[in-house]
Amino acid sequence: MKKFTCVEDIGNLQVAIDEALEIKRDRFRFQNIGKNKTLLMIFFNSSLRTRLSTQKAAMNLGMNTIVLDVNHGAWKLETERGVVMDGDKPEHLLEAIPVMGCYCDIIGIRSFAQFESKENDYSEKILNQFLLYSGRPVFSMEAATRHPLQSFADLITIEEYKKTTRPKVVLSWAPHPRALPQAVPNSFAEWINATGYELVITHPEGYELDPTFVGNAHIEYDRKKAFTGADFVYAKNWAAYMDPNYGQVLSKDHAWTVDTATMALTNNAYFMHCLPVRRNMIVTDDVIESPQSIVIPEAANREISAQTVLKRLLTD
Ligand code: AN0
Ligand code: CP
Repeated sequence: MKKFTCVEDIGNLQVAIDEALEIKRDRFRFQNIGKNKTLLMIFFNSSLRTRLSTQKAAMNLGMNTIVLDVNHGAWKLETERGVVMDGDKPEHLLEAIPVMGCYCDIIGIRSFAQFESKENDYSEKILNQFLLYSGRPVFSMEAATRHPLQSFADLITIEEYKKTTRPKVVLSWAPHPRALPQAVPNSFAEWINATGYELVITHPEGYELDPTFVGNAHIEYDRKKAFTGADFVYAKNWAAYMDPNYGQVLSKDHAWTVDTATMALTNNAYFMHCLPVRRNMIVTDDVIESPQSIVIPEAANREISAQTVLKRLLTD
């Protein structure tokens, strides 16, 4: 594997999940393959899980890690070519990227959608420049349109908890005070579609996702119908995708908060969320604290998905 930015990069999903579960059984078995190799993790946006789990995964493989918070202590970066750089940005990404590539063997990059231009976000401008100019294998730690390490961890978690071979998985929009990217729901849909599980997506009208990611999933505007019989409930907020409302918050309707009444409609479903989650906006205290909530094992599997990806980037 030369890069990891989307589901295609992982190849056969079942093989990848089996490999991940093997790593989980003995995560120190491959502790020498990263010896004298350096991982550089570059964050344009905040993180708790991705930062810690990916660093831990690298350590399990014997790698050294460097973490760079671009917004704290590095030079402000210009990203557009052709700009007369007489403003507040002393360095251009086109020098910074190959320079960063000089100091490491693998690069992880977090760069969220900026909601200034749908075209810029959906063309993955920043991630693609790293792929083109760093000279190193690059993996996404959540880019503008996808969060593949999260989706891979989500699939490992579903594999561990599912009680039927083809569970009903419901991806539900939920309210949030600020605009959030579509990366997590896009990616979740993309990865679930690659499994053949039943995927139902439910959201208020106006929150339709990019059809490329929705694929053959069933969109159900009737929230109660969507949740009925669900085996897994995956809650997430996202801002509008469709024009002319790209990046906007169209609703904060608390009727979409996942509560015990919602969960009562399901087939005793497990509750999932990528975290961080705003309690009593996305999900009630009762649901997230219930035995059906698997948000912590889901987060724990971030170490496993990252380690599987790093192992492949180091060895393939
Ligand atoms: C981010 C998002 O929704 O994409 C990261 C989630 C993993 N969440 C926030 O910014 C709160
Ligand atoms: N789920 C996730 O990626 O969390 P962080 O934003 O804290 O890394």
